[in-house]
Amino acid sequence: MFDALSDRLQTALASLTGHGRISEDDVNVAMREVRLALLEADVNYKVVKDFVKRVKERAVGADVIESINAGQMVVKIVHEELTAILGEGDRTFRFDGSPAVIAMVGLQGSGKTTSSAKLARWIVRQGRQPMLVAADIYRPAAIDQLKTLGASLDIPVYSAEPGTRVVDIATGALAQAKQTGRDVVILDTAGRLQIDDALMAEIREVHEAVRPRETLLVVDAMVGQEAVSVAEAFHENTPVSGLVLTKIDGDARGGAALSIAAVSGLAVKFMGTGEKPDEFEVFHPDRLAGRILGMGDVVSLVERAQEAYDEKEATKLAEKLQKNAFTLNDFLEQMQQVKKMGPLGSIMEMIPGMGGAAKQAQQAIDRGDLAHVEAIIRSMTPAEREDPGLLNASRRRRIARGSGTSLPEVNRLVKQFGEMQKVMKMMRGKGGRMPGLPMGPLG
Ligand SMILES: Nc1nc2c(ncn2[C@@H]2O[C@H](COP(=O)(O)OP(=O)(O)OP(=O)(O)O)[C@@H](O)[C@H]2O)c(=O)[nH]1
Ligand SMILES: [Mg+2]
Repeated sequence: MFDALSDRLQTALASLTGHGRISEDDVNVAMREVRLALLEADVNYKVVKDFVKRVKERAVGADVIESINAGQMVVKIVHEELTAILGEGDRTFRFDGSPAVIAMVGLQGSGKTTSSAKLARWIVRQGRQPMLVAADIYRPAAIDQLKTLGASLDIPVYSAEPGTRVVDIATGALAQAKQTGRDVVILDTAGRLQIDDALMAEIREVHEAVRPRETLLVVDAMVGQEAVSVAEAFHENTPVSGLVLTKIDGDARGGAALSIAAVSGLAVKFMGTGEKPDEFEVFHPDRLAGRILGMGDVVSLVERAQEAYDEKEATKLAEKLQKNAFTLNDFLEQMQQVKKMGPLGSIMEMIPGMGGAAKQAQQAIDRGDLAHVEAIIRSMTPAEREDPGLLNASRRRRIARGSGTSLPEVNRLVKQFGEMQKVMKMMRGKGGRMPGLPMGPLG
């Protein structure tokens, strides 16, 4: 699906990979081409505009790490931003519960029945026992289609008399699953030609009755921007929780796949890459971005350079820890590193025993606590940051006021930093591994 786009992106960025330092003009020329390539691939124009703006902002004035050239750096940035638009939204697929109900909804021919069977097969691989439910009440042939698929995959299929209401099929299926020990129930619903009130009402009714863990909207990537509008309409009117993007293997221009999550706010959770039951994947935005950009070698080159750079920083930090010169300033800087690097925050992970701290810091950042820690530390004088021993009661009150936090929060941060230093001192004594850091008002 992405061949043409892929070629154009590579040509546009190839002009950059040659030289050393990069100028704003170079970025502008390359990004003009990238912009055209995306628009021609039918990517939503607002998504394109945002994308180009973000890449430019990051590329001009980016820190180019030694050992790679600026053009390679831009390729890496484009890859990251592509990953970001593809991966918009919460992509977690939830199928816990006994049984967990998964409802598959969507327009006619989008691939609901095929995807239901594919998903059931995937769920078996996760070690659970799914049951397929023919909730298509309009066409007896649809029930047979699902039965055939179920039989070929050795997965039971529940069906009811034609004419039974979808809600009744769903509750009946749930009861049967409980009786027979199936722990995931997949409802394959009927397709409609268009989005109408009756369809939306039916989805909401099913939701009320059996509380699906997921209501997945199946959309056909081949229909282009139309798929994006469908996703938006469903998202506004029903409790849809995510998307299954089918027919990625088709020859459409791919714009829908690229913009659907960013425009609709619904995360793509799975994608269908063919008609066969195993042509189905958990949606990995970074892999798809890699496939689209087709410059995997450059991306991994930059990643390796980045790691080498981080390792050097980690060594510096480890030396500081050895000398007991780790201050609140370093603490703040580390937190920001983790924030910058995202969930894979690597500096802390490279220091033996600090992986747990990286995870705690990440959780704290996800909760938004970092802002408080940052504010507290920034409200301290340089001397206080070097030596928290100076922090008497009146200074702490001043810091709480200055940072817009509270005295208990300041106390907690100071106390936990003190404990952290103690632990470090102890570990230095024993020469052993360091346990996870207690993280300020965060932990
Ligand atoms: N190439 C390709 N074809 C697919 C994919 N997913 C589904 N199809 C095909 O699309 C057609 C429709 O798929 P169905 O699963 O029957 O679609 P549906 O949404 O259940 O259709 P209705 O129940 O009629 O609304 C079938 O011919 C499938 O083989 C995919 O990922 N790639
Ligand atoms: Mg069907």
